[in-house]
Amino acid sequence: MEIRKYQFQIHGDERGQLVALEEMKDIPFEIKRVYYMYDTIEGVRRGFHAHKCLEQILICIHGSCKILMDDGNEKVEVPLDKPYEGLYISNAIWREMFDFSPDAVLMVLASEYYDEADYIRDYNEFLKYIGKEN
Ligand code: T46
Repeated sequence: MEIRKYQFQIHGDERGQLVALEEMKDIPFEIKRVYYMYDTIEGVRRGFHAHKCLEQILICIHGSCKILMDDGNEKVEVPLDKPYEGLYISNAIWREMFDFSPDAVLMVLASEYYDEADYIRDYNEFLKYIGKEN
């Protein structure tokens, strides 16, 4: 599975750092939604779903966490711990987020508005969706 990580430009100076993200430039889609999770309880694992259409960029803007990506053939764990690094997750990828540090803030830029009908929350249904059903 190809892991697409984006290294964003840092506009740093003697005052500190600043990262700017523009749709269709730094982010490879039009951004319809931004959400973020924080105060994640220690040991919690979340996600456990895939999306039919949604594309996203995940940025751990503070602290650290890990993302499991599963395309039905391969599972890859990707650490996120840099506020200037984004992980692209396409549709049809099963994802789980875990190992959140207590101070982790995971921000997500999404290509579509929230739509529960776009979620595949059952793993066997996911395999069926991508044509990998045994
Ligand atoms: C994903 C991973 C990385 C909303 O009302 N609007 C939203 O835009 C989102 C994302 C969630 N919600 C509500 C729905 C649930 O009642 O917030 C609650 C928690 O959402 P969920 O259980 O889906 O959160 P995660 O962490 O399992 O998954 C989220 C995204 O939903 C998902 O698209 O790819 O983060």
